[in-house]
Parts: sequence; structure tokens; C-alpha cells
Amino acid sequence: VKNSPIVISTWAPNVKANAEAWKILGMGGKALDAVEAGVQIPESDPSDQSVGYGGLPDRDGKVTLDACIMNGNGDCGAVMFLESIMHPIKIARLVMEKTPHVQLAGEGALQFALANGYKMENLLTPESEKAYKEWLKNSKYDPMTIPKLLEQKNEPGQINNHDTIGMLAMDANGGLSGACTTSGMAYKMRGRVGDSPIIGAGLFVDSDAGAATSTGVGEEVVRICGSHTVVEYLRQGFSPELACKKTVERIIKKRGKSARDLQVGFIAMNTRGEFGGYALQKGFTYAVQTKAGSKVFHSKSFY
Ligand code: SD4
Repeated sequence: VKNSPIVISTWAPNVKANAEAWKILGMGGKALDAVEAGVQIPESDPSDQSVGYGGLPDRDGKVTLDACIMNGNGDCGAVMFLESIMHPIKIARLVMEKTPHVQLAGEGALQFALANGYKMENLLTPESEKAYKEWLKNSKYDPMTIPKLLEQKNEPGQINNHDTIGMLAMDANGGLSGACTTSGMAYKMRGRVGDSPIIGAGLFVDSDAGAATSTGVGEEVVRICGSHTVVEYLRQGFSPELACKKTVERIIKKRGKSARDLQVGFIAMNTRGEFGGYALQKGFTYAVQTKAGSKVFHSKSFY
């Protein structure tokens, strides 16, 4: 064994996803297989209202999913605006391995999933439907205030109901991979795609530099090509935490005072398996699993 395997995910509840990934990593398996398996935990967990089954719908009441996967060689695949498929990460990996393409969207992504034997399922749970009907009473579409409304219902430490999973792993051979999967911003416009399935925004992995992934208001991450930016800072030799911090500072520079009302968090891992995170606001957590066990970290933040 050359390296000590490690897996790291956005948000504390994803210790469960890390544990699933660890079943593969701990046995000497590949980082790519580990992240694909790990993120399926929140995808099929109805209590996670930001990912997969049970995700909060768009403003038309439809659950639409975004996901991507990438390894350190630059192999990657993504699906976006995908409906009725429980595990979009599996379809993202199929796009990567079975097509000459990198991204499939909407109807075409669904057809591709069905052609590969996946079944359509209703992903809207009674709980998420109830929350949607509550939202419909005012149906105010405002990505700035929606997180604030949701915040009141959340447990301390878990703000804005942003618990998209971004997962990064290094295996015993030093192989790096990442995966990111989400139902996106609650009550988004129909067809809206966030940062999570966009290579370089929601996820970026380069075996020469490291890996990064993001959570929060995707528009702000796309604007600065967030995860790629973090990885470029890693390449320059900044620590993972500092690489994330410098990237968050770019958002602040661009958005000025309005950054006060946004949450964005990044996590990163360098080629030595060192990791870190940083967020705009307090309350961002991330989960880490190594052979020493599982641990939750409270990220530093700008505000
Ligand atoms: C998005 N970044 O679609 C995602 C949202 C998120 O937990 O992180 N939700 O913009």
C-alpha cells in the first residue's frame, strides 16, 4: 500500500456516504468506484431533501437531478436536468465510460438511462410534496430568500438546506476521484442547472494537483469556475484550506455585499491526501473517513 486511502464529503450527515465509500477504499478498491458507491447513499435517502429521491422539486413540482463524476486523468461524465432516475451518479459514470461525450441533459439523459436498463421512479416523496405545496402559497422565486426560509426549519449547523454531496477520494494507489450529486436549489426554475454537474464548477479532479468540490448557491460557483479555481491554487502549492479560502474570496470580490446573503462551501484534497474546506458563511461542515475512523469538521468561514 503506497497511500493511506481517504474520503471526504461535504456536510456532516454524509459520514454515512463516506462509510459506504470506505467499504471499497478500505479493501484497496478504486477511488472512482468508492465515490460512485458513496454518493448513492444520500441519492436514495428520502430524508435528504437536497439529493436524489426526496429532493425538493422545482417550481413546477418536478424533481430534477444534476450529477457528475471525474477521475484524475480527466475522464468525466455528467447528467443534468435528469428526471425519474434514482441514481443519477450511475448514469454520469455511464456517460463517461460508454459514450464519446461528457454531458447529457434532460430527455436525452433519461433516454440514455432507460436504454441502459434503468427504471423510471417517482422521486417526489410526500414530505417534499408537502413542503412544495407550502411554498406554493406564496411561490416567491428568489434564490436569495428561499435559503433563508428553509434555514428556519433546519437543525443547527446545517444551514440553508444545502446538503448536496460532493465527495473526493484517494485510494491506496494514489488514484484521485470525485463525484457530486444534487436535486439543486429548491423551487428553481424548470430547466435550471446549477454548478453540481458542471466539470470545473461543482467538481474538478487532476492527479497532478488535487481535487475540489462545492456546495451552496451554484450560480456563484459557476461564475468563478469554482472547483477548477481551487485545484489551480492547489497546483500553485497552497494548502487545501487556503485554496478554498482564496476561491471564496473571489466570490466576495465579484459579489460585494450581496455575498452576505449567500452560502458557498468548498472542500479540497491535494495529491498527498491533505484536505481542507472553507465557506462564505458559518455552519458549513464536512465529513472525513480514513483508516483512523470517521470525523466531522466545522469549516472556517469568511463571515
Ligand atoms: C446547486 N450547489 O444546484 C447546488 C445546491 C446545493 O445543497 O449545494 N444544495 O446550486
